[in-house]
Amino acid sequence: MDNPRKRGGGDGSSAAGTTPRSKPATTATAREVESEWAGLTLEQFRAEVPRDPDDARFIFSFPAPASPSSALHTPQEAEEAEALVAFFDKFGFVVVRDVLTPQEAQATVNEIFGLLEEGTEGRFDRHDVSTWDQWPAEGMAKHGMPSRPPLFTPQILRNRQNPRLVSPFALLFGSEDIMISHDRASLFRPTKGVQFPTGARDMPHWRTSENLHLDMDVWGYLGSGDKERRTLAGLQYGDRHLNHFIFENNQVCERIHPLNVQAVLNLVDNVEADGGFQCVPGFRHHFNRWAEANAGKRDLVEMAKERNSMMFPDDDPIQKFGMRITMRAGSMVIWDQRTPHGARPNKSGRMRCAQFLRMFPAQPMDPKRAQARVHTVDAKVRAAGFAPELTDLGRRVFGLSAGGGGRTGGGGGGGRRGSPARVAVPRPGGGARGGGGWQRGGGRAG
Ligand SMILES: O=C(O)CCC(=O)C(=O)O
Repeated sequence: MDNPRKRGGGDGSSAAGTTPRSKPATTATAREVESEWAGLTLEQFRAEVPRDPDDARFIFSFPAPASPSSALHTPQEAEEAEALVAFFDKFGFVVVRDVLTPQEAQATVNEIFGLLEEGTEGRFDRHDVSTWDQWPAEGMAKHGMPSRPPLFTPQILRNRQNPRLVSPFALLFGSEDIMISHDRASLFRPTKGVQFPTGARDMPHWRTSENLHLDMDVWGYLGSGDKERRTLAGLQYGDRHLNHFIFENNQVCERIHPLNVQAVLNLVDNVEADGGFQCVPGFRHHFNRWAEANAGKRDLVEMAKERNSMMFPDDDPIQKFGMRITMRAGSMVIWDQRTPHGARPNKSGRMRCAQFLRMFPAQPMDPKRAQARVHTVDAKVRAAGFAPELTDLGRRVFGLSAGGGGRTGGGGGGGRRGSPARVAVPRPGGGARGGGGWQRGGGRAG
């Protein structure tokens, strides 16, 4: 099965929808219009994204909250946490730094190299770039992915139970009762001035494909959620359906849960030319209007319905608002799932390497699905020899603990925020890379 997070829809007919309307047409739109940021154009959002005060090659980032438990926040941590939420609230994405130590990031890169070597039976050799034309048959070279199924190798699993990775999600959901996805990873080969023993060469055919997409059925997201619930309930997992861990990602609807997020964990310093993650800042505030403006485009709607994903055509006006989110190694970008996002190809002599993930509220699952999911995760954790390393937090976010999200039953989760809390404006000048330091910019339209 192909990658539903990457698969395209789209018929070339979508519009950017960048002109805010004054009058909401639906209840959901009303909520957006009430938002403090609803009047900003995508151009303005893009222009206002702050850069790292120490190194402008990178987008502004926040320190990872020390613990998923809000009870442990010192006043400074609380202020940084508020600033992080405020940034996400405005731009629909946020970068969190130092989620992984340099050693943890390198260990993850090593595992990804290992997958490339195993998947080619040793024909790919990490130490010999002249072998990098080889790629695992079961992978997807055009997306830099060594494998189609989700990964369950030890460091990848370790990252998924890392408190510094979980804590920003807990902050955004306003709850620690959350679960993590099991997803893939990617490595973009360098393409410019690649150092071979015989000299430097450009390798344009190593470029991955450029794309901007949404991992959802936009109109399903705003609808009843029946289709998404049915699909989720029917997931079987197990070795025969490992792709169901990937399908999960796209079955989102604001009635199931109003906040849905995805993330990329960055493993090597990643600057503009290296290619990698891009997104459209602020689009969450335009989402409803865009959906309404495009609801009559039957091909587009049918495609989204069938695939629960949507690729923006190359000539779509929205493409010009895509922004590369550059990050240091060990940083993670989290984005609101309503944000068009994707990847740009590598145009440098450095590689790009990342792990994909998603966290979601641990609402009770359909009993059959919960049982199948728990069973498969448990088997994969054991097969990786990871069971002795599983922490309480790991058991919880993997859905393996008795009270965890893998539990069965009906009813809603309750008690969670639907969207990030609206928080006070943090004090400016929190110090380069030390404090929160992000302040809401001026320049709002209207
Ligand atoms: O960072 C990337 O390579 C793209 C990530 C992406 O499109 C996704 O996770 O859906």
